[in-house]
Amino acid sequence: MTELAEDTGIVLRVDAKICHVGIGDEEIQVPLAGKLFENRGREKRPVAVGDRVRLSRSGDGDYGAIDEVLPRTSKLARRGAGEDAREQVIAANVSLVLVVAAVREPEFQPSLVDGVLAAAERQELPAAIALTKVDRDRKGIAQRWTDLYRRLGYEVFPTSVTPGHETTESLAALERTIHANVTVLTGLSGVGKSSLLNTIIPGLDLRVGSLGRVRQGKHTTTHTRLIPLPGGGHVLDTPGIRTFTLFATDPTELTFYFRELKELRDRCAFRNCTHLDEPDCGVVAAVEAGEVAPSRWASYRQLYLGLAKSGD
Ligand SMILES: Nc1nc2c(ncn2[C@@H]2O[C@H](COP(=O)(O)OP(=O)(O)OP(=O)(O)O)[C@@H](O)[C@H]2O)c(=O)[nH]1
Ligand SMILES: [Mg+2]
Ligand SMILES: [Zn+2]
Repeated sequence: MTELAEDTGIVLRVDAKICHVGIGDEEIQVPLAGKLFENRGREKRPVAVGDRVRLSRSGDGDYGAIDEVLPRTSKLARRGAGEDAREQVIAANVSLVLVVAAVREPEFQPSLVDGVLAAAERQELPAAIALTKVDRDRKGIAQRWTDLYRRLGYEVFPTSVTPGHETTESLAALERTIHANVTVLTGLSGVGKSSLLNTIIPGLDLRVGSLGRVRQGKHTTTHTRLIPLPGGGHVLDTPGIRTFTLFATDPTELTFYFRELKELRDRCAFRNCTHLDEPDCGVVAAVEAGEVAPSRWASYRQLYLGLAKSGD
């Protein structure tokens, strides 16, 4: 992140009424100026973790409130959960989205991975995948998912952090990547996001959930937090997500956010083909020919239908 002026800080955490802001080496807690809520547009909250903000000063020189959110270089966003269709910005000003997914417990969920990858693609944000708990893999699942996403051009880090079974090389590679970026980790609860960070960054000591919690689907990390790293870079540890819906995209745009489908568009008989059930669809043909993974097409359909439903 760039040098900040004296009264400019970075949002480290957002609570209901207060934000934690890093300013120099200090962490302060300040409210948001009321005017920010008036100008927030379609966003659920006017400020997100990673935002650069300008702070006002009270008469005696103490910091008062967040007065202004500076323009963002990037954001990872999704549609609010349930009935709430507003934009929820998960992280601002990041340079890398690291999708974290386990081979088991919780089971690998392609639609979630593909949803986050599509959101990153939409924002032209680089994305990579950490495939965790490979020490628990019994059926070669890790290799299959690794091959699929590498073929699509995504960097994949297959990892295990279990003592005695650490994947030393991929952890070292991930460490280098993390020190060179502002990385947001996102994925289901219990996949091992916090565990991964604890292993890569000595002394971090984030709370990690028990397997019992994972089985009950309980969150361990409850707030997104931006952590500046001693060796350079920043990471954002986030609470697990259950579903991921793209924000307010016209569903027909979706083809552009699936790298391999984008290439196939001119093979469809209809220019505005949705690749759901039209005749002479190049995508369907490519799935049948084994050129496109069935899981990716299933994710595409699921995301498409979710967007078509919410696009009102
Ligand atoms: N076998 C195995 N278990 C792991 C590995 N990484 C994490 N775990 C276990 O997975 C469980 C959940 O880990 P967390 O790091 O809390 O997961 P999280 O993704 O941060 O979860 P939330 O904070 O709820 O989103 C813990 O019991 C970890 O010990 C791994 O590489 N192998
Ligand atoms: Mg966690
Ligand atoms: Zn088509």
